[in-house]
Parts: sequence; C-alpha cells; structure tokens
Amino acid sequence: MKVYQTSDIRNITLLGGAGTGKTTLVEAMLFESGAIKRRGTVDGKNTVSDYFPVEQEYGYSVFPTIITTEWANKKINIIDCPGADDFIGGAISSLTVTDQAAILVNAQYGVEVGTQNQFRYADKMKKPVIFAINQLDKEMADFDKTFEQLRESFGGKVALVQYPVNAGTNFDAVVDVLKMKMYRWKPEGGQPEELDIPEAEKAKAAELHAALVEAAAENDESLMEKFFDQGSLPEEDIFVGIHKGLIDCGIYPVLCLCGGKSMGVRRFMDFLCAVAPSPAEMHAPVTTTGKEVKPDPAGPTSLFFFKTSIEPHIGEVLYYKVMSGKIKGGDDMVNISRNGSKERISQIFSVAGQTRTQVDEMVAGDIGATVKLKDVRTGNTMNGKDIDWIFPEVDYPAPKYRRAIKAQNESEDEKLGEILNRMHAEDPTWVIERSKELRQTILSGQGEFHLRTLKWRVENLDKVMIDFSEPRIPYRETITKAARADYRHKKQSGGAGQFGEVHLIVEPYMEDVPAKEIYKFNGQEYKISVRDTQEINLEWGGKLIFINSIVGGSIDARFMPAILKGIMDRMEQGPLTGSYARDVRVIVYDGKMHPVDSNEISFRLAGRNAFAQAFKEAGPKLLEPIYDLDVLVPSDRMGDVMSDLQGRRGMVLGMNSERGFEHLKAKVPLKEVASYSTALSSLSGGRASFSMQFNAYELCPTDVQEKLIKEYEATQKDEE
Ligand SMILES: Nc1nc2c(ncn2[C@@H]2O[C@H](COP(=O)(O)OP(=O)(O)O)[C@@H](O)[C@H]2O)c(=O)[nH]1
Ligand SMILES: [Mg+2]
Repeated sequence: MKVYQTSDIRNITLLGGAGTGKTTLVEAMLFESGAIKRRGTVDGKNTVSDYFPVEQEYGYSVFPTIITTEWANKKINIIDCPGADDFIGGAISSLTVTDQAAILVNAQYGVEVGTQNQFRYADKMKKPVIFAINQLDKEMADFDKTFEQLRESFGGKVALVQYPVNAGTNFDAVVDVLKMKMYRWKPEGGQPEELDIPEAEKAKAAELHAALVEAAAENDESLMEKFFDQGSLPEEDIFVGIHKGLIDCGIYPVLCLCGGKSMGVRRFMDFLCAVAPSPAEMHAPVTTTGKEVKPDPAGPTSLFFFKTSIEPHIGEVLYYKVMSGKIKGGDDMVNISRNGSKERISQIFSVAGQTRTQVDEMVAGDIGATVKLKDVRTGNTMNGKDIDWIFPEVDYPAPKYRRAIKAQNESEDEKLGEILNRMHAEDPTWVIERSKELRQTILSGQGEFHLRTLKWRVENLDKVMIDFSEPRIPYRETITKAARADYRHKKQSGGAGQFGEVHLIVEPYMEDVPAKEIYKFNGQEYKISVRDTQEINLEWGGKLIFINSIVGGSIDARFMPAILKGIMDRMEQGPLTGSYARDVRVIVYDGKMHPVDSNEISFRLAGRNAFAQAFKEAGPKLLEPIYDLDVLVPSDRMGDVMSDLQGRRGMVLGMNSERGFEHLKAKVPLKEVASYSTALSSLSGGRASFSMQFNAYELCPTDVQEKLIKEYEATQKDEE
C-alpha cells in the first residue's frame, strides 16, 4: 500500500442512531472503491465492519471499526461507530482522532435522540459535521420532513446539497444543487448517469442552489463580496466556501444516500475528498501543557493511542493516530504516558475491519494499527527520542448503570478479574471497581444493553458464567449531636491481664467550628484542654478529628495511637449499619491505666467500644449518596418521566425546552436510579437519554434508615 501525504488523508467518524445504516454504507464504500468484490450485509453477518461475534449475534455494532479505503487518490479513514447511546464511548474516542463527523439520519425516522446526542459531542469537540439522509428507498422515507427536523434541531447552518427526486420504494435519482445536475442510478446502484435537471425540478433546484451559494459564501468575506457583486458563485468558489465553513463549523451540508443499494455512495466519497478538510487544515491538537502540535510530517514523531481491541488469533491490536512526524516499522518509541518505557513498533498496518495491510510508513494525520507492544494502553502517547508531548486522555461520560458482578463458580473469580481488566482496555466506559466497602465487584457502564454485551462475550467466548445482582449502596453514618461514654476493657485470665479505660466525647464535625472548652452532660461539666489535634481525611470522604485532652497523665501518650486505631476500626465499620462513618470529632479527655496489665490491644478495644457507645447516643444518622440527573426527553413523554422521578424520591431542580425535547435536571438518591437507564428507555420508547454524576451525601429518610438498621442487626445476629 502506498504512503499517503497528510493533505491526502480524510479522517471521518461515521455516526448516526442505531440502524441508520452506517455499517451497510461502509460496506458500499469499500465495494465502490474496489476494496472488496462482494457487498456483505448486516443481516447476512458478513460485513467488514461488524466482525466481532458479539456484533453478529446482536446485529449491531458494539465497537468502533476503522476502515480505510482509497478514493480519488485520497485515503479515507472512516470509523464506523456503534449507534446506540450505550456505546457512546467508542464515538467519543473516534471523534478525538478524526477531523470530522458524518452523521447518518434515517429518512423514515428523522432526527432521533441518538442524532442529538452524537451531534452534541461532535459540536463540543468542534468537529465539522456532514449530514447524510439515508435509506431513501424505504417506503416511509420522508426527506422533506427529515431535512426540516435537521434545521429545527441544528439551526440555519444546515445546508441542503442534494434532494431526492423520488424518495420511497422507487427511489433512483437525486438533484444535486451544488453541481446543478441530476444523478440517476440503475437498480444495482454504483456509478450514476449524470443528467440535466428536468424541467419540472428546475425552479426548485434554482432556489435551493441560491440558498446553498449564500450559505457557502457566508464563511468567507471575499466570497461574500463576490456573491453580492455577481449574484452567484462558480462551483469552485462554492467548494471553497463549504470547505472553510466546515473547518469552523459554520455549515452543516446535507447529502442524500441509499447505502443499501449503493446509491449516492460515490458522490458522498467525492464530497469527502473534495470538500472535507484534511488533518493539516484543522485546528492543531493541544498537549497537556498547552503546546499546539500541527500534523507536520517533518516534525518529531508522536503517536496517540485511541483504541485497543483483543482480536481472535492475534491478541492485542492497538490503534493510533500519527500526531506528528512519520512512523515506520522497526522504529523505537518511548511511551511517555507510562514512565517513559521503551517500545519497538515492529509492524504498522492500515486497517479495514479485521483485515490488516502492512505498510512501510505512515505520515502525520494518518490512522493505523500495530501489534505486539509490551505495555501500551488506550489514551497513551508515544514519542520519538527527547520529546515530552502528552496528548490529553479521552474524556468519557460518567457511567450510569451499575451492577454487582461475580462468577457463578467462585473459583473463577480471579479469571473473571483478568477478563474484566481486558474488557476495560477495549472499552474504557466499562468501569470496574473492586469495592472493599461493599464487598462486591461493581461493573458500571452506559446502560443495560452495554453490560449485556459484556456478559455475552464473557460467557460465550471466555466460557465463564457470571451473575449480575443489585449493587449495595455505599451509605455513610454520621452523628447529629454531642454525646459521652466511657468503657473499661478488663480481662484477668491466667498470666498477664488486659486493662484499659477510655472516656471520650463525640460530636459532629463541622468546618470552622472548633471544639468547645466545656461540655455538659446530665448536669455535669467536662472541661477540655486540647493537648494535641489530629485531622484525618478519610479515604471514603469526610473527616475524623481526634483530640487528646488527657490531663494529669491518666492515660500515657504512648497509648493514644492505639485508641485512635480502635476508633478507626469503628469508623470503618459504622456502629449503625456497618457503613463507613464520617465527619466526627472525638475528644479523649480521661481514662485509667494499670501499671502492669495495660497494653495497646486493651486501649484499642476500649477506644473502639467507648466510641461505638457514644456514637449511638449522639443522634446517629445514615447518609445516602445523591446523584445529579440530567435527562433529555421528548416533550410528549415529559409527564411520564416527571411522575416516575417523583416515585424515585427525586427532586426536580429545573427544566427547559430545546427543540422538541425537554431538558430536565433533578437530584435523586443512588438507590433509586441504579437501573434508571432501563426504566427511562421503556418510558420513552428509547427516545430519551440521561447522564448522572455524584453530588453529595444527604440524610436518609427515617423509614429508609430504620429498615436498613433492622437489616443490619439481623445479619449481625446471624453471625454471632
Ligand atoms: N432499505 C434499506 N435498508 C438499509 C439501508 N441501509 C441499511 N439498511 C438496513 O438497515 C438495517 C440496519 O443497517 P446497519 O448498517 O446495521 O445500521 P447501523 O446500525 O447504522 O450500522 C440493516 O437491516 C440494513 O440492511 C438502505 O439504504 N436501504
Ligand atoms: Mg453498525
């Protein structure tokens, strides 16, 4: 395969809701460009793009697939992304390394939530967007309505380039208002006939042409002047205007497609090659230290790894973008993201699904794959000698669906752990947390669908059967008032005895509120003289303040660490329900020692029990994690979603309308939204989406607290 120069490369992320026809389109592109001799179909499970067993099983893409093909002497690297919201992580990685997005819209269904979501990401990452209205051969295809929706959703920058003459089952022709030609296909698609625009379409075509010329001219002042002077622009100038507009996200051109019949596919590729920007024309990526790195083939070599996949018979395949310089097989590189470890790039490949073609060299801007690296992960940067650039890791959305996971056969737990680590490397939006606190392994992802595909792979390919269950909730315990307790630990059995006695006060810790000088309990006063304060930032959030206020040497200073240890034991296993405790101040003000029998263990136990007693007297409360929920829901489903949220103890904080959608913000306890994605999906027919983020710990309602305490006490009895 030849070496392509930066200006001859086009990197495109292919987006669109599930079933809009992305995988089918890619197949048609490969066929038209001569890369494959037969077009596979998604239903026939033989496409280039959906080559993983899990994708063939479910009939939709799970991983982004990189496909390279040559068209018009340009190299098109197109990344076919999964459409479902659950797999958005792949789309985000792909957008990071491509220069633009092409978003397919199904002519039958128009703009969907998926379209909105994906556009939002492309827009946030400042990537040019080209829309293509696909499946124009479907009986219910409605081009005009779909185009209207695009305009409503994404504004006046949406510019029509082509429209179908006869959308529906007879579809075979489009009018191209840039070229001012009609294209008509034979039933097998492919190369169209180029025809004059028929009389009946002339007026409409002229009007749309004028609109396109104006939209193109708006992106460049000199074009605008020329346009005002002459009332129109020649084709080359329209190209220039659209090209500039794409780079600055000033225009979103709309093309027509029927990928299934290979109609419009050649023109789509022509358009990408002629109008879409090359990597060199886009805004330069920036390193973590703010350095702009242009994709300069003459610059130092730097690679950014954006995807890892574990492929049958090969093992780990790593996909990279050449950010700068050139890369050749046999080059030595330094993995700057992992302590500068050295790696030799043995071979480099250009890829089309699972087909890899070895190439000699790749230049800045290109996308390729390599194998047999020692220790490189998604998100790493590798440089040639003496370069310290690091490109920022991809910013993935927070997980929103959690399940506890375990192997059905306990002896396979360790193997499962390794499999999960590998899965995370392939898809970083599968997040694995081994929670000591919950005594569970928690697998989080983007939705039920997302987790189900993982289960399918683990069970069918790795042959480890797994169970999902409801994850425990990380409650916290705290106190609401001051209380006092003392505890004597004493044991006299045979030889050396044990003795330790601790008197302490506990109270809620609040920032900037110091300990008092005098506390009063049951009419008795306790004077405090602080000798030493330790402030402990707890691993699980919040603080423990430990104050030594011993006077007259009633407890030796050397026993204080043991007392603190005892208290920490109980902080880790809260007195109410065994959850972590937080935000407590403990003042040890008195106690007793025994000249022979006192030792560390005695004081540890005395501290632990005194603390537990005082804690229970101090108005203890359970706290639960509260999440911020951001829901995007079609307006007609708003009522259902609101009442459902109320049933989940949700508090709606605000809402606003956005072109047919309502954007709703709410605060909801984690316990109530562990499987929200499934509920929301069924409430909205899959048309809504949401994100969630931890906000804070808040007091549990009394009934919930009582129930949890009872449950905990029952388990404690079982264990006795
Ligand atoms: N009639 C028709 N069907 C299509 C077209 N493109 C895709 N399909 C079908 O739509 C379904 C989803 O296509 P697929 O390529 O998997 O969509 P993806 O989820 O966007 O990758 C499959 O059954 C395809 O055969 C098209 O242009 N016309
Ligand atoms: Mg697909």
